Amino acid sequence: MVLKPKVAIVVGAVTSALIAVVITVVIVVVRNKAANSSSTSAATVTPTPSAATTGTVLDTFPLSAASTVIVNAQQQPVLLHGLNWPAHLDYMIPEGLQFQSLNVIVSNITALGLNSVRLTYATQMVDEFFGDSVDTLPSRTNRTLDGFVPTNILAQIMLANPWISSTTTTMDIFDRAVNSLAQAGLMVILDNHVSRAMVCCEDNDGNGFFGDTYFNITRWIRGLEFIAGRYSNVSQVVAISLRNELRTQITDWQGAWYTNMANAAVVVHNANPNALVIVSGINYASTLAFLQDDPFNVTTTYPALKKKIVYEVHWFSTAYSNSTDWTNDPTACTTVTALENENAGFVLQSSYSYKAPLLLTEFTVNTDLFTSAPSWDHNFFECVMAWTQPNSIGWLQWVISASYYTNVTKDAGLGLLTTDFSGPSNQEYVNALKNYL
Ligand SMILES: *[C@@H]1O[C@H](CO)[C@@H](O)[C@H](O)[C@H]1NC(C)=O
Ligand SMILES: *[C@@H]1O[C@H](CO)[C@@H](O)[C@H](O)[C@H]1NC(C)=O
Ligand SMILES: *[C@@H]1O[C@H](CO)[C@@H](O)[C@H](O)[C@H]1NC(C)=O
Ligand SMILES: *[C@@H]1O[C@H](CO)[C@@H](O)[C@H](O)[C@H]1NC(C)=O
Ligand SMILES: *[C@@H]1O[C@H](CO)[C@@H](O)[C@H](O)[C@H]1NC(C)=O
Ligand SMILES: *[C@@H]1O[C@H](CO)[C@@H](O)[C@H](O)[C@H]1NC(C)=O
Ligand SMILES: CC(=O)N[C@H]1CO[C@H](CO)[C@@H](O)[C@@H]1O
Repeated sequence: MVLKPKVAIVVGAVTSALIAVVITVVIVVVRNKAANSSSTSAATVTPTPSAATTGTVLDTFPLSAASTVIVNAQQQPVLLHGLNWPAHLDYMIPEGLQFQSLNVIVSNITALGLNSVRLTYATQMVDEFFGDSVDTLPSRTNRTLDGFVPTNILAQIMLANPWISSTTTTMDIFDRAVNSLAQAGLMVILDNHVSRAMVCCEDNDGNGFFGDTYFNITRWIRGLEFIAGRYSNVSQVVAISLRNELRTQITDWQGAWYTNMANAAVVVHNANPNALVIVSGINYASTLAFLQDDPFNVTTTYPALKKKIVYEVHWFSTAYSNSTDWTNDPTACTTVTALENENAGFVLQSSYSYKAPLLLTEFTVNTDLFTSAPSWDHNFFECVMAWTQPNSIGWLQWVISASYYTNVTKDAGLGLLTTDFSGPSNQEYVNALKNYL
């Protein structure tokens, strides 16, 4: 996640009026093996309403891409509504376990009404599982928490989670987190967030682009294959994303992007043919615009991927200009939405030959400041929802809580849960969210 404003690369024609409403369909929101329905509009998919209220995990999964809509096994549209849960920072442990048990945190996520979680991880976790160090770091094998997590934090983690001991490994905890989320009926996206475990993301942090100091391509591919395969029998693990927020100062980055993303998509698909494969662009996942003229055509060679490729984009309120005035400028939403369509929404256009579903995998709202009255965060939130909902774009908010083991003030204000993960940070915001679930 990066909140710095970014100048987007904009290539190709302006794509303004986006998706024509073709037919009204029932959106199935999968939660706890049941399903809730609400009406919205999407292109091209005809649902089978009879299964909507009786859907079970077995007949719900896997998910697929049907044109520009994500559908379940019954071809019913599925909208992912979720949050990001970081596990990619220095200790490679899902955040919050020093405050609450894993199960309490998971139940607090479901209590928000959300149906999915983007759980992040560092390639370093997999490297250490294989007994390899991250380049330039000391070698570790199956890193246990002992001597790694500071004693005071480890003591708190073990107190709140008696199943964790000092010899538990980071991979053990990740396994348990994935399984707890799945058992709670949440859909899980496993997101390769960084290579070296650390706060993400900066221009020169060594994690930004293929071949950067920590971004070893061989290990990245191995990590994706490992993670995709390891959870391939957990049907709620519905998607594997290839890489978070690629970024580079290299001007000639296209070749590396197309080659590596195509290789990775095939490797992930072979390791878990059921999972959606989530593909991000460049500039901190802010733009896919380069695909307008030069599409990601791996599906030509591997047609099976046609039903699995999903694009992702990140959109923050400061994305296009430091001076966008979400509080007072009544044209802000229209202006910025047009840019969002140029950068990402074009993948949904019926005229685009490589059309595919789109997920907004990160956006932020300052939940502390959010009110039901018009204001910066309220207006931005409504603008995001006005873009995602009618276009069947699923969304996952950054972040579960503004609290990290290594920094309790980072992302201040942005949490959906309180900083001790004990419940919603702002009920007024949860109420606003529920209008869109
Ligand atoms: C790490 O532990 C797993 C079993 O949990 C094992 O399969 C793997 O080989 C171990 N890695 C190393 C390098 O010993
Ligand atoms: C990347 O990792 C592989 C596998 O561990 C290793 O053989 C290779 O030397 C690494 N490449 C670089 C550039 O460090
Ligand atoms: C998935 O397979 C692993 C062993 O590879 C097993 O421990 C786990 O219980 C399985 N999970 C499910 C949901 O079947
Ligand atoms: C796929 O795209 C590449 C450029 O990225 C192009 O060279 C190639 O001809 C395309 N292949 C097909 C089958 O369209
Ligand atoms: C916003 O301001 C920062 C400096 O604070 C600058 O680096 C960045 O380029 C600006 N972004 C835009 C889109 O104007
Ligand atoms: C914690 O995050 C805040 C906000 O990004 C930053 O100002 C501060 O320097 C960070 N502290 C540490 C110890 O990294
Ligand atoms: C719905 C739910 O399980 N909420 C839990 C959130 O966390 C608090 C504090 O630990 C629990 O008391 C709640 O039960």
